Amino acid sequence: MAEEIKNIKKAAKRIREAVKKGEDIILYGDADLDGVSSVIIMKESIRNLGGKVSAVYFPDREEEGYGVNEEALGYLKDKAPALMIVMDCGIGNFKELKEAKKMGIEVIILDHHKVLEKLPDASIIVDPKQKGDKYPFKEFAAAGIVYRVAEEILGDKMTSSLRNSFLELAAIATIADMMPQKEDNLEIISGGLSVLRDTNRPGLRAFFEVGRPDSDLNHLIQKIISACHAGGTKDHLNEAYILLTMPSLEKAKAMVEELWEKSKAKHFRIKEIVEEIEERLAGRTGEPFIFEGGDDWPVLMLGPAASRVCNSHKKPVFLYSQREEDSQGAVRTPKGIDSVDAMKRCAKLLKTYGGHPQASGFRVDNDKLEDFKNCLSKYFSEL
Ligand SMILES: [Mn+2]
Repeated sequence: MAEEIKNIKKAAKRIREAVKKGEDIILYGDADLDGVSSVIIMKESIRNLGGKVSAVYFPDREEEGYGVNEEALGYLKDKAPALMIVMDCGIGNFKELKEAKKMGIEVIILDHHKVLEKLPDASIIVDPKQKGDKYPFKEFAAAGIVYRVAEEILGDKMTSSLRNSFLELAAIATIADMMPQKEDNLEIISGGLSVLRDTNRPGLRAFFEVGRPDSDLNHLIQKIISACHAGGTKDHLNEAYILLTMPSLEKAKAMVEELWEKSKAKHFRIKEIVEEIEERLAGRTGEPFIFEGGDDWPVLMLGPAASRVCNSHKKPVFLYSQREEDSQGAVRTPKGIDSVDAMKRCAKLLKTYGGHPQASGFRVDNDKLEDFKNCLSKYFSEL
């Protein structure tokens, strides 16, 4: 028998059971396109089984940070008892998931981020990077994993139009998350892109009909990604989610134009932040890594800014946005340097951290910033 992703059948069975028994189901996703696509695939799978989702929640990256957090649990408290499916985050939420359990919320994690020193307390965890997962391919986006779970949940109820619609989302999410375009991902991407031009999803259709439509599909996909990543969070719903689940094409077109304007403004601000960092770095060539922060840098822009600085300096880059009590940061590293490993060494100083070797994030109390920097300095000078 071919190997399968660990716990995938178990997760599908538990979700089907929850639908059958009419349990309350909460969908919780990261607020980027991968998380949003994951939530939509799961929601529409459950709907096609005849089930109902009682709440959808995306954390506001600026206010709440990444992953499951206290504020979110406060909001979701009233929904207990419930089954919460956490997608594209959760694998590093040790304290928060313990809290969820106490509240009567059972958690299934569908994640693709690196497993940290231990596993969180969840009832079922699907993450191809966990120990004992024998499935040979490890580089799925979260939406790719959720797509595989959807196949298990729906079985022969997966019609070809439903499959195509899920593949479109999983393909765009895999590209957006910059996962390697090989093996299972290649199958997902080529499947999704081959049907994208005929999409029935108004929120995607709109991109083909707004302004001067792009004839180059890859270019158009980059536009979709930029627009979706420029959206914010309103009433715990991400704007990309609102767009991609919108039934009206006319409304979707208006929203695409609005997000497109936001995206332009965002890119302009990222450029300014990168320039500010370059000015600070002038003459400081000997340092093994870059560690810079600002109190007016939006969290959403740290990742893209760190990517650019990392590309030009070929060094690990840690950027953070300093708020009143703590700071939220994004990390990018050149190939071969594992940022999650670096932070694992300094885990005691951090509130949360995690992600992928080349792209990750952290949250740290402001009074620990200096210690964190020193800890990283030790790690990188030993490398
Ligand atoms: Mn992801």
